[in-house]
Amino acid sequence: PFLENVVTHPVFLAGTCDTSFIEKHPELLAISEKKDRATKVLNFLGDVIVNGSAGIAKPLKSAEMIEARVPEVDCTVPRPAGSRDLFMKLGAEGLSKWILEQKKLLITDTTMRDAHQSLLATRVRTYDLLKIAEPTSYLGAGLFSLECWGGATFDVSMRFLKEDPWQRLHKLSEAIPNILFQMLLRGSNAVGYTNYPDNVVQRFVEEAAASGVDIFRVFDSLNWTRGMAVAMEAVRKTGKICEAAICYTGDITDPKRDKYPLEYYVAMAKELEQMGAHILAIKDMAGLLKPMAAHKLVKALKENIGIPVHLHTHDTSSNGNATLLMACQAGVDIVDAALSSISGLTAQPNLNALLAALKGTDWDPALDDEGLQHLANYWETVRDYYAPFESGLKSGTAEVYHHEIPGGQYSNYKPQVAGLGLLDRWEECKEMYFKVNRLFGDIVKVTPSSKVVGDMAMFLVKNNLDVDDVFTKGDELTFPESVVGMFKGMLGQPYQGWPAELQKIILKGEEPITCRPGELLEPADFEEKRLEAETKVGHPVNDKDLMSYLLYPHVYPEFDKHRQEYSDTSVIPTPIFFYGLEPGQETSIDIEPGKTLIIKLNAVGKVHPDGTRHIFFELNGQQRQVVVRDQS
Ligand code: 3PY
Ligand code: ZN
Repeated sequence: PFLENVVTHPVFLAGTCDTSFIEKHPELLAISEKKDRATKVLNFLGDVIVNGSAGIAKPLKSAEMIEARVPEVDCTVPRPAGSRDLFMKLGAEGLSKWILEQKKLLITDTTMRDAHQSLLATRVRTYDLLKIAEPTSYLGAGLFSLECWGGATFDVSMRFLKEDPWQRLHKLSEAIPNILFQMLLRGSNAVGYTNYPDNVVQRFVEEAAASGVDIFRVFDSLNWTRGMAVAMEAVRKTGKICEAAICYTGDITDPKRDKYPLEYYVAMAKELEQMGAHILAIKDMAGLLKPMAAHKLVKALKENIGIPVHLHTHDTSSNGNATLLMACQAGVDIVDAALSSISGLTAQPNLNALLAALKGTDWDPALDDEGLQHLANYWETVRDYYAPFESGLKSGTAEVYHHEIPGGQYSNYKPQVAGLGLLDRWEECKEMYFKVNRLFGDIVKVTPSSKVVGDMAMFLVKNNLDVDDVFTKGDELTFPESVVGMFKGMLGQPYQGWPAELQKIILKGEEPITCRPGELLEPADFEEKRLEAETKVGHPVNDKDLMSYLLYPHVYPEFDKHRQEYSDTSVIPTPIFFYGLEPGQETSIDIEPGKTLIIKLNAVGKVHPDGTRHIFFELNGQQRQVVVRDQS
């Protein structure tokens, strides 16, 4: 506070005193450790008010947003027992058998992960998840599981939301102890975009299991089962539920698309069952599984394997619920859907509508329809806070059957295209995605292989090239790093191999690998890495933070820097976090149980010659001011 008083003093600010001593000793300003938490929060808000939030071009006014209504539940009565209670009793094998005995359709709610990953660029914050967590544990108690972690959420929470993914998981599991938690695990790529050493994948699974994940949906981005084995074994070792996925691409009802026929998927499913899967997932990441194809596929799988079948699809074409209903008729055990207000389009089909459709049938999931509507109403208001992250898609599009862009990628691909200044060529970028897939030999496209297809498509459009130019001008082109890595074998092997001529052009003489990339990566020395991380962030690093560092060695230290400078900003209400306050507006922030900050913005000062501004707040009734550098 003393130093703050000095640096905010008018004489200091006017620059009329000799401050060269301070300039020569920058360590004097390294006082973040000592700054109290409220000051850190004010500094953060000051920065948002003056400079806005990264990635939000046109900020909204938080003052114009309404607070989402949390449905009332009587928390004095015990929570209804749910699927997690059942799992604790039966174990993984027992639960798997129980699923098979159910006539009713079981439902996984993806609102807290894939639905917002696919509609809102993964931006939903822990704050909004936690507010609805306890009501969800009551009103959603009949759900089979909540998909609430993994996929892109791990990266995005640290990189953009500046919050700790482990803390999200821990707090959610405290508030929802009765429903199974499900995560998406990208096999050897864990929750990243590259292969990690086996011991990193194993340790990650152990930490996730200990922190609350019950079901691990494991997949490989090229459907290469060898790339799934380490993760699947690690899951089984924890005693949790191993759900192994076949990723669906192409069209089993189209005889012309014959690379991935029904037999291909059945064979893969059998192999995954042999490898120890407790549940088989059909992962239709782009929503390509047409209703009749769903019937055909589920029927064949049910005839050929003895474990439950769990269907995941996206509603991009708007045929999503038809697909789920046809799968239901063919005997699917579990389906993924999302609460109505965060459903549809590139996300999962509408859960509330699905319930209505199944009412009175043998498959009726017998859930609390009214309660789930209340949850959907909450999310309807919350969705408005994230308006800048909407993909812009206004209705379903059958075009997805052509370009095959996964739902989770669609809402990212467009901003990436925009970031390269190619938005006016968006149609071309979608078409190029299609062409690049064919160039690559028609591969399974899901993170990270889908990102590689997107990278190549943008590279070609940006450089005004077409796919044929790769063959004629390949020598002169520097292909994106991700493309070279994939063709080198660093994401594993695609079904029927890479097109040989293309691989030669892309690798420019370098030899590809055909073994499992994890076999070539040195196991991580955890204690050495911990020391490295601690040196970077300047404080002790616990096991979970160490995982964050191992998976994201650049993102984690940046996130930690934010946390040190501004404290834990995940406690700030979302509209205030993204859009700040207007003069005269007040907000309340619970920084910890029993400690609330009432903050009012009084005024924003003019820019000083040195580029800073004073921001005048009232904090719990006391005048406070912070100095913020205006980046404009
Ligand atoms: C992810 O890996 O994040 C996905 O959602 C893939 O579909
Ligand atoms: Zn998905």
